[in-house]
Amino acid sequence: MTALPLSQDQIDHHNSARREGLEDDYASLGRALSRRGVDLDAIKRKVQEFSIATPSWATGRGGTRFAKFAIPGEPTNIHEKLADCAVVQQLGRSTPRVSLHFPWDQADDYAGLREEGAALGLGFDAVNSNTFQDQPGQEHSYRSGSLSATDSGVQEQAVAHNIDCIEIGKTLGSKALTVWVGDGSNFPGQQDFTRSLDRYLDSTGSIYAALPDSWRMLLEHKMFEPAFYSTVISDWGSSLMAAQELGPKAQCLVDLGHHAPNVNIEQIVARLHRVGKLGGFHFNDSKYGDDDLDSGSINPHQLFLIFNELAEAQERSPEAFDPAYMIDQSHNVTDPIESLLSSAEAIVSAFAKAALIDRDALHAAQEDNDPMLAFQALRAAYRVDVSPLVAMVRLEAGGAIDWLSAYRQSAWRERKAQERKPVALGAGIV
Ligand SMILES: [Mn+2]
Repeated sequence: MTALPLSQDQIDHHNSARREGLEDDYASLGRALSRRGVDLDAIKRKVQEFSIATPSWATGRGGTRFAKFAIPGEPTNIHEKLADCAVVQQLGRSTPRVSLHFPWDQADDYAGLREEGAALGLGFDAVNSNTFQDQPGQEHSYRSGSLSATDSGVQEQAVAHNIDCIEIGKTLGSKALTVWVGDGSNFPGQQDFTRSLDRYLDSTGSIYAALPDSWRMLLEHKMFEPAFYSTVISDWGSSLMAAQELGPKAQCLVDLGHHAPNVNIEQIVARLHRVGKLGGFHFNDSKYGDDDLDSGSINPHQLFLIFNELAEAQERSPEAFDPAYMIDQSHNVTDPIESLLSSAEAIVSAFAKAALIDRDALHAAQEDNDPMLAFQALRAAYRVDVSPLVAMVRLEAGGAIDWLSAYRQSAWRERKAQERKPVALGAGIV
């Protein structure tokens, strides 16, 4: 039984006024591409297969370390978060899975939660552990680190929490555990770089041992914050080192905001795939640091270049290509549902543009050492307005041609503002 949150009749009615225009734009795009020898329907099939997970925590308003400004009707528990993710999926049709975070998404009955998700049209993606903040009643504090802590009791508690997350994930039908730690230091000399990494590897080794064979452990690196001098898994080098030491089920997760400014992330993608360690992505965008802005809002070209490397990797070794895609953003000034829909559309568009690249022409130009011809092979795809294609995929799957207008007409948030408890003022970024 399904219990989709929005009326499908309303979405269909909304589409009916826009369908003819979209069909015209799609046909026009198809003609333009066929002159280049590209079959739009073949590209459409690739786009139909592409999907991204939404994180439960991005359905609430985010904040900065100064403040968080809640909006009326934002979700207050995992059930309400799932309902909001279902709205995103119903309108956008590219985000069929949700990634949960523990203990933020704690529930009494995870088998029941899995059924609740299924009824909403949602499955469950990677589970995320949290050892970067203390919870009420917890025996040891993470104030001086977790998986890399000098105190073995702290380490054991952090390991046990990650193993609990795996157990919950098994019930939910997840296939991966994402591990990000806030461990690091704020002062030169505060922490021994080598011994802290050794302790991290000891702890993650115990978690790895508890991982089912069909699962992956995704290691997420981050250069700074909350620690501002060093972090234990600071960059893709440290992440790769750890993943290689742990074993084949451990892979690296690339969060777009977790690098030094101007780092060539697309090259990191190629490198990680080359050694079989490209585990997945957390999509977001940034201007200055780990800003967690909406995907494609600041640098859509970078997103395209990342998908160019992904398309290349998939073509080179399709059997070894299975990255986990997820949005990881903090929505401080928008309705999170709108930001998730906008971001998913930007990510799908970047994927679609990369699928349009004439790879034979690109490879030939690279072999001929013709930089302009190679660049133009990318540019020719980047210039294409793929919005009719992306909207057509959405429409055919039951989503909304104009998701923003359909969402606002649904008055979902206004209705939820009447039903849901108000969120208390308070905490900023979490
Ligand atoms: Mn992340």
